[in-house]
Amino acid sequence: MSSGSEVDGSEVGVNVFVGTGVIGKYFFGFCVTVGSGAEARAGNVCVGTLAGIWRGKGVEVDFPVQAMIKPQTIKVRINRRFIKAKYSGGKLINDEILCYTRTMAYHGLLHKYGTLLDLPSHTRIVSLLEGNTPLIKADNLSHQLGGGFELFIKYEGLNPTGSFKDRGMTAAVSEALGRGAMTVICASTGNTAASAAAYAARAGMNSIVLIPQGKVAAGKLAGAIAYGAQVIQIDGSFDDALTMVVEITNKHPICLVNSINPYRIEGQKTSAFEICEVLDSAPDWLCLPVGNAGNITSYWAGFKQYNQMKSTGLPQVLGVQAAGAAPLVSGHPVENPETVATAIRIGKPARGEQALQAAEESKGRIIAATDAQILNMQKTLAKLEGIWVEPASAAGLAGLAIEITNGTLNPNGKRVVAICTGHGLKDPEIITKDMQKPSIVPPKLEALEEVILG
Ligand code: AN7
Repeated sequence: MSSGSEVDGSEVGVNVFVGTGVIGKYFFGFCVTVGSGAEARAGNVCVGTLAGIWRGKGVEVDFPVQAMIKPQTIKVRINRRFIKAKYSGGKLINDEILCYTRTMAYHGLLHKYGTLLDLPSHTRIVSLLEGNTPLIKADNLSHQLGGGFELFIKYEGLNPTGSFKDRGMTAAVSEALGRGAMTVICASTGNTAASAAAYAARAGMNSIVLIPQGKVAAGKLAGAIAYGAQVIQIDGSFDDALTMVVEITNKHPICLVNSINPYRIEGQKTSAFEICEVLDSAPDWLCLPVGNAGNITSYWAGFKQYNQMKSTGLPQVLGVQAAGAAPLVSGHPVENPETVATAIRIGKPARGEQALQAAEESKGRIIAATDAQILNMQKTLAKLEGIWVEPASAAGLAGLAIEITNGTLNPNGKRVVAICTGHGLKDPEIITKDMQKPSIVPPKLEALEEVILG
């Protein structure tokens, strides 16, 4: 509808949205469609700033500003008047609204996707605005791997506590809080511990985390401590710790928040939804690391659900374990798992059966990558794309590289998404322990010139 055209009838649809792209990140505007059904979709649309709604004569918006959370259709009364709406050409509206839209635009995963998740009605949302992580196109790396395909990194290390675990944790802790639980517990190789501790802190609950002694990266342990968890080291493996938390929660009223907890899986499905929304469909291949196998289980469930709802298709799933901790590749539990990728140093995955099922149903597979291959990919990704992930997070991409090199996966013309599960800052020592010490120069220009220019 161009400015000045008459609207006949008493209702038009108004879409209020936070604009992106050409309009500008913080543009808060509206979109008016005139007519109904196909007629409205056919292009009878105009765009304007929010100020246009409030100032537009004869236009009354029948819901409070607080309700403007995400795209939604509202009704306006136009009193048989003109709606004057003009495209604002990227002009930003006042600071107050800017701040407002920043905080109001995104409310976290349960707010956005709660209706798609199987959570009990007593659930009380505990959120750190997790999720909504970027899907970054990685052309340099795709080229390095032979080219001819689109590669995207789902950068899950950008979640509030630095790993993908926050997606499932918002769901598990929200459910626990709603039913009155006081304490959560988990076994962890580190990331689950930090996430559980943060969400428990926010919910005003206690957290207890069991970690394998000496095998948790510094950034994860520091997080768990900072968020106030009771941290207990087990003189054993992650698998031993998991057995212990299952036993203690069977006996005492403490809530288990490992991915055995079904709400962890529900929350984690949201990443598959986000990918489908950004790409408009599922990718052809999904590559990701596999440890305790909660993540692969969730992605597969999420893609299947979204496909049923919106016919977005299904990816083939490539799960990747570390060669020293690859029970799903060898077909039997690993008693003493060992890998530099400590996050996935797991010998008896709790959801191993479901991981194998996801691989089989999707016509994908689970393979192993050596520590050298994983570390090599970690460095390549950082250097080629500026994306630094912890070692385990590079396993999915390392597996992709192996498959392409072997000729067992032909990516030509395909869209591939690799899940990078945790941030590089989680495990800084892996980089600094073998580094060449940076040179030291006196604070003099000549000295600097000599080092730089030789
Ligand atoms: C960075 O934190 O198991 O296959 O206790 O931290 O769903 O277990 C971590 C696992 C991949 C594997 N990448 O995911 C824990 C834990 C990172 C991880 C995995 C983990 P799952």
